[in-house]
Amino acid sequence: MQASAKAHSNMALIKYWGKRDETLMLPHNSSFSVTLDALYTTTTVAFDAALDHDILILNGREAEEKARLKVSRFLDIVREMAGMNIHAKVTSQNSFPTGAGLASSASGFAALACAASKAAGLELDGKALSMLARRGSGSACRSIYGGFVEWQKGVKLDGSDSYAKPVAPPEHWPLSLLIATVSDKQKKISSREGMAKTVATSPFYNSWLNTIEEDLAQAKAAVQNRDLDTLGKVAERNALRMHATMLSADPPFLYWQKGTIAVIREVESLRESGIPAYFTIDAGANVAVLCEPSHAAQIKEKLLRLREVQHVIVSGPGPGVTLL
Ligand code: 2P0
Repeated sequence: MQASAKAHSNMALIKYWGKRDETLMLPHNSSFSVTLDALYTTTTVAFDAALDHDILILNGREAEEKARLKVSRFLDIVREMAGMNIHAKVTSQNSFPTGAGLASSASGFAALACAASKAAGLELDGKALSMLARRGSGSACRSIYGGFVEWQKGVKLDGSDSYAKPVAPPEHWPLSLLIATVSDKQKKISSREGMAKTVATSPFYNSWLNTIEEDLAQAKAAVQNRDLDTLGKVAERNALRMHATMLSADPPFLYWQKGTIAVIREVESLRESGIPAYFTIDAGANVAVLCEPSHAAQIKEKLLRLREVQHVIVSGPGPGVTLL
């Protein structure tokens, strides 16, 4: 009763921000992402009748209680689906340094969903796997697939129509994403908490929801046409609108650091000099820059010259989850 899986992280170009159901992890809005080849998690799940509780080893160390409980609650869902009640040892390793401010919940729960369901004897297809991964972390449902992926929010109360679908495979468009880390500080407000505060208190939240369908349609068409200018412009405005909902929450909050603005300004100046580059920012301080692969090395060098930038990870579109 053991299985291992590898899943890649993803970067949302149309962001998921806000839940309509916090238990089933159902979003208020659909989202769209690119799976990242450079960032991944490898996870082994071994169910063992001799264990009296679940164990989580994260990057070579026993994980803290909060993380262990999150994984344990997720395993409860798998155990219920499989009709069994055996504890497991979960061993998980990220390809990227912890503390670099890079979130691992998308790749982590996609790998865990795949490995745990297999180890429990379940045979899940992509749709079922995506719905299962969603229960661990919303964005994880998109990491089941490679390339460009849409998470359709669904409308049903039971969540049976809320899962990800592939839009284009990774080889469709070898776009580059440069992830510039500007802060290794733990953020004060988690994404989960931040989106809940926003839904509850931002007077702009409904306006945000009203922008999604048009942005999503434009982003998907831009990917089909390999049109970086259109995709970049939509991604930038969508990210800024998401952050505007946080600035308008009560109390307001802002994930940005000095380096966030420094990278935004650098991207603007690259564009002024004729190099197509666009930014997107998740619920954190780091910035991802979209560009053509032929400009990636030059842009990376420019970003690394900024005092606030610590690392730049260059990624392209990556594959979906795989059993090892
Ligand atoms: C996204 N983010 O679409 C958005 C953009 C952050 C900003 O998904 O509560 O860790 O586990 O569902 O998936 C981060 O939120 O939150 C996220 P939960 P998650 O990628």
